[in-house]
Amino acid sequence: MKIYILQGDITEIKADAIVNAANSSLLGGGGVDGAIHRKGGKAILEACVVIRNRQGGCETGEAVVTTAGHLPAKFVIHTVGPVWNGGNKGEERLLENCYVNSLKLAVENQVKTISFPNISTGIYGYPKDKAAAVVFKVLTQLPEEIKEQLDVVNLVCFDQENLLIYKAAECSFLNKKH
Ligand code: AR6
Repeated sequence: MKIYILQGDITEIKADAIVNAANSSLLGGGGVDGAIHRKGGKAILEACVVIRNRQGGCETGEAVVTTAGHLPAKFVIHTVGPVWNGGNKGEERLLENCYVNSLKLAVENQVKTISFPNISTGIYGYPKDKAAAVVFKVLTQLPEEIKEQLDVVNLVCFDQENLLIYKAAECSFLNKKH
């Protein structure tokens, strides 16, 4: 499994699965969620509505999968990040769950390449450095059976600040013995 840190618009990068930083309604919103629904087209929303009717949306930390519509991917994996509330409301565990549950769902769907945005670091206000630390912790501790199934994990940073934070986190990650 290779990890790439990229800067750009996640909707423009080809992958088997694109992860969406959604909300529990699954009905779309702003930020990356807005971009995914806008560019992916109505097939994504229709698939989200089917999931809502079946299970009533998506809880924080959980993930669901839909078609990717017109996006350069087979699937969109919608996960709901935690809203930052100071850090004592279980935010870290919930953000970990987002990444782990998305990766599990990817493997269940034979995904080989997956792109993640910086979940919760926009509208949901999770501090970017703390969120990056969670991402690298999850990737370090990932079970072998998941790592073996995946070829590429793209960590797609939209803003320069996240890119610099991810690059720094990657350096300290690579310098540690795993
Ligand atoms: N490609 C990649 N990353 C992006 C893009 C893009 N096209 N657009 C924004 N980002 P946010 P959240 C980055 O706010 O904090 C929505 O309304 C952005 O710079 O999209 O998890 C949902 O419906 C930031 O670093 O998601 C929820 O209600 C990161 O994506 C709520 O926002 C996440 O920012 C979720 O908030």
